[in-house]
Amino acid sequence: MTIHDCSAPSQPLSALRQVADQFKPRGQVTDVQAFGKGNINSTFLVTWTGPTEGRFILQRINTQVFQEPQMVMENIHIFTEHVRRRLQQNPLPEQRRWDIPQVLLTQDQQNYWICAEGHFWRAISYIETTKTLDKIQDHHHAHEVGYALGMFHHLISDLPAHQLADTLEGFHITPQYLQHYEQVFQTAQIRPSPEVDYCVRFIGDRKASANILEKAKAEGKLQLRLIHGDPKINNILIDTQTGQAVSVIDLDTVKPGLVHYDIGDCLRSGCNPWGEETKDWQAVQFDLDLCEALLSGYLGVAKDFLTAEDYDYMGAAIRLIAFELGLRFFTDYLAGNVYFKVNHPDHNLERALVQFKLTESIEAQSTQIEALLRRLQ
Ligand code: GN1
Ligand code: MG
Repeated sequence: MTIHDCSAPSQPLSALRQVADQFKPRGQVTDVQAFGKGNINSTFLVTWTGPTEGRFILQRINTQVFQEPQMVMENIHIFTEHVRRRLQQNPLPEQRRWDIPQVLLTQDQQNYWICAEGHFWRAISYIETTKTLDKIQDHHHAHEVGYALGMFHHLISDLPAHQLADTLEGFHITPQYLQHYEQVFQTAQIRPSPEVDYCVRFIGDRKASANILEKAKAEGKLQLRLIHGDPKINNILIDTQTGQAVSVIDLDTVKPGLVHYDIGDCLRSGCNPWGEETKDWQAVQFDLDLCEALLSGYLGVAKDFLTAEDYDYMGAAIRLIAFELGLRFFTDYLAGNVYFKVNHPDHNLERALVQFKLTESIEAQSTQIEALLRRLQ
């Protein structure tokens, strides 16, 4: 029996069990299933029984992307310890649940394990009675997604940015993605099509405004803070009973950055009811009502640490991060799908079209978005 792992040759179940065993000294691993929809790492849900029973998440880190995985684990450790302490000192109101994913240790008390093939594995607690959704459901869901990002930022707002390492240089630096695109474009073997033409023109028309956040950072208008890096909706855990957000998972890109990257990423994901994997890219639109619900959830917890200049660049961030993800997908399509996992050769092209269509819709509604931001400020 094998489990299919689309990024690499199949892993036999027995091999996965052996890896899982490293993180579960007591009890016996009874099941390992491929889990989630990550585009980078390979994720499994492990079930074990013993005197008690339980589940945990096992992940093989993509070390092509995260070239210093130990540093990623160190960042996660500093982050989780800080948040645990902060919540102990300032507990949330009783009706609100907030969970922090816990890194599990091996029998040798290490927070990772390298198998005989040289793969880097780590394990994280599975937060029970929660679910994740790949598409935004309704206003309440959008509000909770916003609340979760706000709570996440709030809980680390007093942890200085330099205390975490930059584990993925260039991440969310749009001008660098643009430079990479231009390099790839020169040597790519392009199969011409109306969709490819649309993408090339779309990028060409927006080159000049791609450095807006980096420029503001260089001019000292925006400050480096700690960010999540990847707060798309399926990284927000929702309590199955209350429908409230209770955690933000996938902590690999917790590192210094601009909160604007997170705000942009969360909104491009949370205000697109078609989801980022739709084939119906021409229908995709940015939903302004969901944007209002998400932003009011976010600002309800995040207001305290945001400056007037932070607000000035929020509209730009919403536009830019959707565009940036489209650019990253399209570049990867041209490069032969070397970064994001794909199910078929045009998958990254389809994903790029979704993000570009979303960007177009954001641009068309920019006056309303700016007015909304002024109203909520
Ligand atoms: C990747 O691995 P996953 O699915 O959490 C990517 C994000 C993208 C996202 C799009 C390290 O995240 O930046 O927004 O795909 N992560 C990395 O779905 O590049
Ligand atoms: Mg991720």
